[in-house]
Amino acid sequence: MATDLPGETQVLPLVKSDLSPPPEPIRLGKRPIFHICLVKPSKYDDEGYVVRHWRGVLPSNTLACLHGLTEDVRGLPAWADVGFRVHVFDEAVEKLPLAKIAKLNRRAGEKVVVCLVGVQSNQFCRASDIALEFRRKGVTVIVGGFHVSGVLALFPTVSPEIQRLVDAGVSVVAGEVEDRWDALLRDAYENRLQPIYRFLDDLPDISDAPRPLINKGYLRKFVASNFGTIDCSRGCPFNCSFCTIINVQGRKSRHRSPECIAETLRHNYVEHGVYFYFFTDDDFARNPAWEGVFDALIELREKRGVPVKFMIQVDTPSYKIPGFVEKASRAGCTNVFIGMESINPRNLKAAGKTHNHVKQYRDLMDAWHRVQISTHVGYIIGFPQDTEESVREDVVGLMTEVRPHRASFFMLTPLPGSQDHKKMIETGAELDPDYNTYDSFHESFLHPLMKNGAWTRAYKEAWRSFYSFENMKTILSSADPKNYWDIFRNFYWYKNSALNEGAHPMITGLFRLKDRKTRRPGFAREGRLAHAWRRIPEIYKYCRDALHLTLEMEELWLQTRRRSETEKRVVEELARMRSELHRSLRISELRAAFAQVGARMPVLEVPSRMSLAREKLSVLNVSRFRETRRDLEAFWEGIHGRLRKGRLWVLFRVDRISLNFLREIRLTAGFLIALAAGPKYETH
Ligand code: B12
Ligand code: SF4
Repeated sequence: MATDLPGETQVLPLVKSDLSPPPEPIRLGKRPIFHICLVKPSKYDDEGYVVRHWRGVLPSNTLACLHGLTEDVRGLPAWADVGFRVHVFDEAVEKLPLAKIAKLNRRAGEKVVVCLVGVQSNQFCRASDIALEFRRKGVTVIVGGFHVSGVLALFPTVSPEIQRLVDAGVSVVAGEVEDRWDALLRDAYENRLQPIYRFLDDLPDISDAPRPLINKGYLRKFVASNFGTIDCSRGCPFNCSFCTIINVQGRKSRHRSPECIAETLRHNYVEHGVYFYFFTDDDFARNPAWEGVFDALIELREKRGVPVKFMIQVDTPSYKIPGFVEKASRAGCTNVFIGMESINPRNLKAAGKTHNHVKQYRDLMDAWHRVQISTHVGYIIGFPQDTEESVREDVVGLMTEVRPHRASFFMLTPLPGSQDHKKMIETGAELDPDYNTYDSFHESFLHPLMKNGAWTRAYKEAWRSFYSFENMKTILSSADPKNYWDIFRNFYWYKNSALNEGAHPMITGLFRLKDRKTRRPGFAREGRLAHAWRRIPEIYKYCRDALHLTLEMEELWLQTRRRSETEKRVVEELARMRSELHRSLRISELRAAFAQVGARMPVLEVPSRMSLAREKLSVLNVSRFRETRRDLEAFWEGIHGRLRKGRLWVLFRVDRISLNFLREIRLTAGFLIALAAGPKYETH
């Protein structure tokens, strides 16, 4: 447990606050400008760098929601005299221009409020550092999101890490702000923000709330810019002990109206070309309006030409709701994330997840797979009775008996806002005081049975087993062709994140960046040379691992891809021609060929010198129909092995090396094109 990290937060004791932020002068120009900076902070990695990627994968719904609310307020008559400037920053995909924002605040007639948005517990340390830096520069700061909401939902008083912000003049907000954003911005603008706002007892009706706003500039920072988010509902009726949702957003589901959702999706498609969605509801199946939403989407797809597709999160018994699964499919659902958590009934009982019945898991999978919706299960490791051995067995059970298409593994984390967290605080359990580790891939409390790294080992092994070549091959070979590329790409991303990058796929993206100058307090800022010394080997390792993974995925593709009828016929014909050629070769030619390239090459790939030229000409066509690149792999290993032994003359085999290199390029290009082109490529 990383208890010795220089975290600046502590879990307990809780203390009461009566401090107010220091007053600031109001500066008004002719037409005052009000800058509203919506900032989603990232988190620190284990070396104190801010986690940031060149391209992200999942855009933030909370940012989109607050952007929508802000635009709504901008249109109110009460603000007619004020010029609104809305700035949106997501630290996961861009560097925060802290100094520039602070500079805006110094301009005459301009006022800045920095809103730290959707701050989860694992982001709280980073959010605090940003907030304090802005306060030092005299900028007004408000912090909201699940950490503040979770702590204040379950404890009557304020915890030290929140108190520290309040003491520095930061305002914190617990709860949702629909219907309140106007008043809050007014308080910020007029410098009369209160230190703490508690909205938890009065959850807003969101049936007609302003919608999350599509920001094309923001979406361009993500791998797919046609990808949007929207929360159709909030809250969940169940009672899981590790869950924060029920204590923050309530146990009664509140929802946006189906009309509002359909209109938002239509607008986003027509105006921005966005048509693929992550509906962020924690349990879409318990949204009382699920059927209305599906019907509205079916109409969009079937009558109005909007090709909406989406993924949802659901509970395990949802497949039994009459018509739910079938309508989801017709409405455009491509995959479901299912809160399975464990296949061990003992664990489910301990977590109060009594609605999960292990015996029904296979039926549950079948129900979704039958309508060609791919399945993704959330799986928690580190329940009190888990051991390294039991986790290993359970994961094998998950792969062989339940057989979901994908799995996300999480280390059990006592998230502030959950009953688990409250109970651990009250019983004085040994919790990590550094909230930066509350990200579900770090040990955040002392596990009773898995000590000295055993828990982390079990967690990593779960990822390795599930995303092993053999398991991925089994899944892809039996998956519906319609889901092939969706599952395949996900394997790529998940395996790269969890095993190469060592982080949870939900916080990673494409190519990790590290800003030398922004480092967590307590970690030394490196000089240019020292930083390059760190980064060059890291980037080399990243590229090498990515290359290995690409080759593994290429092999997986070759072994599992669906072939069109034409291709199958061509492959058969090629095999026939090859065997004829084989039969007509003279023994002396065969011997010469073997002697020339060594015994590891399969006979048919080792033509005589004369036929080599012919093979060279036809290679472009032949490699397209390969089923494996194992022979190429063996060839390169052979070359590598000989080079290691100092047999440099192996490099003089220019003809074989260039031929195989050409094959490799051809094959990889074909694979990458297929990967990018996706379903179109496979289903012709
Ligand atoms: C979508 C989602 C994600 C997405 C994107 C995040 C996003 N914010 O969009 C992805 C997949 C990337 C993600 C990742 C993770 N997530 Co997540 N995620 C969610 C989810 C399901 C929905 C978020 C959402 O859109 N909510 C709807 C919006 C409108 O609600 P909201 O965020 O609370 O915002 C409202 C108020 O809080 C408030 N507010 C928010 N910010 C601000 C700022 C100011 C200034 C003010 C005044 C008000 C205010 O106003 C908003 C509108 O009313 C939530 C659960 C949930 N129900 O919210 C979990 C949740 C936020 N995630 C959680 C966690 C733990 C994670 C992960 C660690 C992985 C994991 N174990 O699940 C990673 C870490 C990510 C990282 N470090 O970047 C936890 C956080 C709990 C906690 N105490 O920290 C939650 C609550 C789920 C849970 N397991 O309990 N997540
Ligand atoms: S079913 Fe999911 S959202 Fe509902 S209480 Fe359990 S963990 Fe939370």
